[in-house]
Amino acid sequence: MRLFNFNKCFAVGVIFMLSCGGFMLSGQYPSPSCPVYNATDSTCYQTIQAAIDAASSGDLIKLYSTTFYENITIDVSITLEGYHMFSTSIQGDCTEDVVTITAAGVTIKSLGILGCGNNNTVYHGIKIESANNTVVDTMIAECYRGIYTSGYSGNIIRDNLISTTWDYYEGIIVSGSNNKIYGNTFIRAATETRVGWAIIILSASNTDIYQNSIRNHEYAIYVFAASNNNIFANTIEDNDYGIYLFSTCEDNKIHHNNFLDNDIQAYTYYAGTNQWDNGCPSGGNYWDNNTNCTDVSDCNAQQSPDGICDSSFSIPYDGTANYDNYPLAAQWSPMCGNVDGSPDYAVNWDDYYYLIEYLYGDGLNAPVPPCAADMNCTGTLTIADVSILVDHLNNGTPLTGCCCQ
Ligand SMILES: [Ca+2]
Ligand SMILES: [Ca+2]
Ligand SMILES: [Ca+2]
Repeated sequence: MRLFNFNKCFAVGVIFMLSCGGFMLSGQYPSPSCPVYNATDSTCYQTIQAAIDAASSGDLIKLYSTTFYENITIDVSITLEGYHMFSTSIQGDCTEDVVTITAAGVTIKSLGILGCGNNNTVYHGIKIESANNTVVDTMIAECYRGIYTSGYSGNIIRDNLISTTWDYYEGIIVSGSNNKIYGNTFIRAATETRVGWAIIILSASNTDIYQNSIRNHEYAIYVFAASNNNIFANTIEDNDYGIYLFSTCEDNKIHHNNFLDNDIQAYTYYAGTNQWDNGCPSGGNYWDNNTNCTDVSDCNAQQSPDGICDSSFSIPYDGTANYDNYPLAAQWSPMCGNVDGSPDYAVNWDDYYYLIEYLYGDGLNAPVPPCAADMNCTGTLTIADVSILVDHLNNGTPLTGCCCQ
């Protein structure tokens, strides 16, 4: 992460030039006097909206660690970057959506989003009305709806922290196709009444929902009239319903999720041809209420345990049977070295390219999960980890030091 150098900021001679409604500065980072800084053209603004209104496509706008009292609309393809989700925040006025994205290709990063109204009115923390945007490392609290996008594709919603203490809310709602929701954490205190929906996919297709952590909700993942989606590697714990399929849902693939102590782990309201496993030998989901799990033979009928229960697990339903044919015998955990964007349950050269892109690209496509990429277990990702991965791919050297193991 790039750290702002405040000493440098004040030491550099400040050159004020009025331009496009803002101040031209030389070599500046955001500061108390320059809370909104267009790093592409070195211009300061006092409000985020003023900076957006003056921005050109591709600009990077950085925010100081403070609270901005605004509701903003982003109608140009920019990156809007705070210092950290807990130190830079946008506080809406509670009468409309806090952030509305209408341009395609916008990135919002490292921000808190607050002031989304009340729990009787549908306002959004971030409303996305375009394609190919990225929302990453935001903290969204006390919103009726955290993040919403309807009918668009290519949006990435990852590594956000979404919470509320209200008695109703919807965390992330997505329709459209080819969107990704991953690495997000949804928090409600265990002492609260379980209410709300963490993730809703609504008439969506080809949505990848993975590595999210969802606790203490009424519905963790709610699939409504949505087909051909992939829901995998999520941890779903202490909810009323872990995953709920309602209306016509076909050909959704649900696997490698850990279902832990949900009142109803999974439920499908109508019969549908959904797949609750990833086949043999990859496996299905871990169900902590699967009391019939024994593992003495592998799923290719050889005589050795393979981490997959030897009998299927029945999903509660109204209609024809749904089964996880290959339920996991233990909780799924990330595979060391498997760090590509859509985990394929194999360590291969995709992982190498993905890790290289993370280390030497813009850092937005963080390895998933980060612990799996830390192959020498140092707590940081460096070229040394790449070297170990390459050695494994070329020579079969075991990945023994991984933090995930
Ligand atoms: Ca087995
Ligand atoms: Ca892989
Ligand atoms: Ca490392």
